[in-house]
Amino acid sequence: MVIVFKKLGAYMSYENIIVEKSDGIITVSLNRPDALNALNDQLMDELLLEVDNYEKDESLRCMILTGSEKAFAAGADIKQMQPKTYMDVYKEDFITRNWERVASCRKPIIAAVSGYALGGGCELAMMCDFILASENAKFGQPEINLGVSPGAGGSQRLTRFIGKSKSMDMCLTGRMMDADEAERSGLVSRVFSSENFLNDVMEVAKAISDKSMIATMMTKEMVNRSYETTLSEGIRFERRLFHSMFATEDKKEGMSAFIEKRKADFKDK
Ligand code: DAK
Repeated sequence: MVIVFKKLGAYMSYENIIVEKSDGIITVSLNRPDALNALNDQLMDELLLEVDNYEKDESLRCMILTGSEKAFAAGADIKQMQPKTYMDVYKEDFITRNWERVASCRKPIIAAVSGYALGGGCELAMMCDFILASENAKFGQPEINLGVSPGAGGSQRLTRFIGKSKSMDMCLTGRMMDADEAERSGLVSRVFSSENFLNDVMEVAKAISDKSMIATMMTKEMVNRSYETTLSEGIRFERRLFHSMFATEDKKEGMSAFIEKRKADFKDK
């Protein structure tokens, strides 16, 4: 099925994702149902393009990245990887070029995980800002069963999320973790019931999209910095961004609205 969207004056067609936009929220659904949304190069290219569009489009304030009820994504496409040799993947820089775009996006992206998030699927979810899980979600890094290891940051990001012991357990046994264990372990921020899952996620996205986009982007930047630097440097970075927000109209509006007991009307200025 080819879905056609009008974007920035040009028609673009996607075969592997579905894009919906409403009230400033863009929902991108991975859409390879016959392969449990296995992530092939074409799908990642389409996703990359849509993240670029989202970042440019000022009317869009939050992205939800999701899959189907059965699978967020069951990993990188094993059928695409199977014939490749070391020389192939090294020379073509196999899928490295289009995989980290989600992590580098400056605007918020929520991973809404229902069903399987395995291998590259779990890695993709971890590249988002946070993960909301349906109660039927299952996470895992089963690459060890294929004679390989995580390849899109799983060994690093999963360890930061859930600690060394659990990360070793997951990566060395290839077992799956259910939504409750994922929430207990810090991989997932909240678990919602399966029935109303996407509506609940939408409410979270709406709460984010109501805020000042400047404060949102700066907050995202400072939380991410905590992964990359020492505590004292991170706090210095936070302080600089915090001070800079006092130059915004949104700071004036937010604080005035509190004092005047009304809802803030942020203008992203
Ligand atoms: N790739 C390709 N096809 C897949 C797939 C995958 N990862 N997972 C499932 N499928 C396909 C199945 O082959 C099957 O297709 P047909 O046989 O019908 O043609 C269809 O989806 C339905 O799957 P099943 O029949 O197996 O469904 P079940 O409900 O019985 O089992 C399952 C669901 C999720 C437990 C099972 O499908 C499964 O174990 N899937 C593989 C999970 C896995 O091993 N994932 C890790 C893949 S390796 C990198 C970036 C990323 C990566 C590496 C490098 N760089 C940036 C360098 C990532 C690597 C990986 O993710």
